[in-house]
Amino acid sequence: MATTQSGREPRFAILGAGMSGILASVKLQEAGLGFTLFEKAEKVGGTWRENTYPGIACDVPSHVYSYSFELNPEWSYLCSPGAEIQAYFEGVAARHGIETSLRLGDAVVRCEWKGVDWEVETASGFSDRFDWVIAATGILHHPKYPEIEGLDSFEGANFHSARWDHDVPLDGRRIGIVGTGSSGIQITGELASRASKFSLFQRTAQWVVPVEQTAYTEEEREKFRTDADLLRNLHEELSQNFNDGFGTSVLDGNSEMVQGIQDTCTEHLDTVIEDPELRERLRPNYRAACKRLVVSHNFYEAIQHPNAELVTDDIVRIEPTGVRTADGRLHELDVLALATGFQVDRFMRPMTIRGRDGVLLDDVWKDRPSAYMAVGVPGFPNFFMLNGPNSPVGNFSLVQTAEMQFGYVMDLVEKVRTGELGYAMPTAEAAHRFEEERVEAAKKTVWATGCRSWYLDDRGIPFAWPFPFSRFRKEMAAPVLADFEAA
Ligand code: N01
Repeated sequence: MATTQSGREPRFAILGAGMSGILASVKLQEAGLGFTLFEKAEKVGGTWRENTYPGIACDVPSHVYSYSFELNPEWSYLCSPGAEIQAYFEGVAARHGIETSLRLGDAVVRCEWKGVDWEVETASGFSDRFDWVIAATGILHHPKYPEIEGLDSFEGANFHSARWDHDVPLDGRRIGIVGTGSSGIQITGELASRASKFSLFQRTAQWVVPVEQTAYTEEEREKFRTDADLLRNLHEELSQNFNDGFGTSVLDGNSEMVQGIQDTCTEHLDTVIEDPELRERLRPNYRAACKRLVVSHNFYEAIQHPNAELVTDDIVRIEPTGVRTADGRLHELDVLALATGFQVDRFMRPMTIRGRDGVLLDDVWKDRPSAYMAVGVPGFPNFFMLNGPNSPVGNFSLVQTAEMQFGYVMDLVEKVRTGELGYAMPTAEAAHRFEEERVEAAKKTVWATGCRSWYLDDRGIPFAWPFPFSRFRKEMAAPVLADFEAA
């Protein structure tokens, strides 16, 4: 490998040891390139390490939610439980021996461009220089706590769904859950029948896609173990259906596929929910897939459990013994879990990221985060993100997205190595052009058809990648050099 501007072989700092960071580390390890994988927590796994709430599972088929280079014949279910996914990522990290380059329990606090390379500093005071920074810190990372009066006054157990307190007993207790996103729905599926009284506080009804909880038999797993083509074909077929099928349907709010999904959800609601009054309270008044679709095999059964109650009156305040709603009722609780989502515009912040000429990423992103091709930011040389702002989220496989973005970054590393680029940084003009085109396309998607969701930025415009998978594949296959600074 040729030397870089800084006069040594390129070295990489990878920020975050979740799905994307492990991927980048494995690939750099394979390429024989030096890297440090920084992780603030005590173990790898990212979202699957942090989210351990009862009922957690991936609602994307496990054979899609796998690295293409580490297909897993052992998945237990079509959509496997969270602990199994965590074990998969820990296993990949261990098998590829990335722990020798892993720095656990030490958060990166500052990345600063020093003219030829990056200085990366951690909370413990450690610092080192790197030629490239790959931020792989995830989107659904910083818990969002609701602004509800009196939240701190609650005398029972109270925590966010992403900070589940497993010391708190649940069986036979009075449990309340705020929020009906994917987390709240999965928790309900698990806990409604275990609580003595279960209250689900719903602000907005959700479209719920029914998916059978299909277990793979030992016979099927044995076939996957012995027939690598079978496993590969399954991965590719499921990924393609997701990326090209669902990924295309959401680009047009009136697409037939979205209508088909809505019809399926409606039938599910109408056939499974017996009480007409409950059924209407569970019926959304916006287009399916406008919010992130919720997938469940057991939510409608769970919410009809004799101990369960769907509460649709607004929460007025939290009191020491429970939740007071607008109808004047006090819902007395022992445990209150907040499944209220994440601050999706934070990304790697609160780290200080200082680019060329001392520019701060916080200032560049003061209105909202954005990134050229969803990976790079003008002013920040050799700094790239996996699953960063404007990345496909929910429309394509997140794992495949990260793999393709990493391939794109490696192409840029090669361009710098060969001298075609001095360093890799998109021009402000290219970033502006991409963002203008992206915003126009985003306004036509199903995400912009009139609902409140975490897909929308502060202007109400969907922030994700709003183009077909074919465009993503083409863009990621080869960086357009004219869009990068020549120096
Ligand atoms: O969070 P959310 P999540 N008072 O933001 C409600 C992924 N995920 O953790 O709809 C009352 O979706 C809010 O109400 P409303 C997946 O991508 C994946 O559930 O805004 N309610 C909403 O119901 C998912 O989309 C898996 O009106 C309040 C809920 O809280 C993403 O994570 C599993 C409120 C927040 O829903 C986030 O899901 C789990 C308030 N003040 C999650 N504030 C997989 O299986 C908020 N809400 C892969």
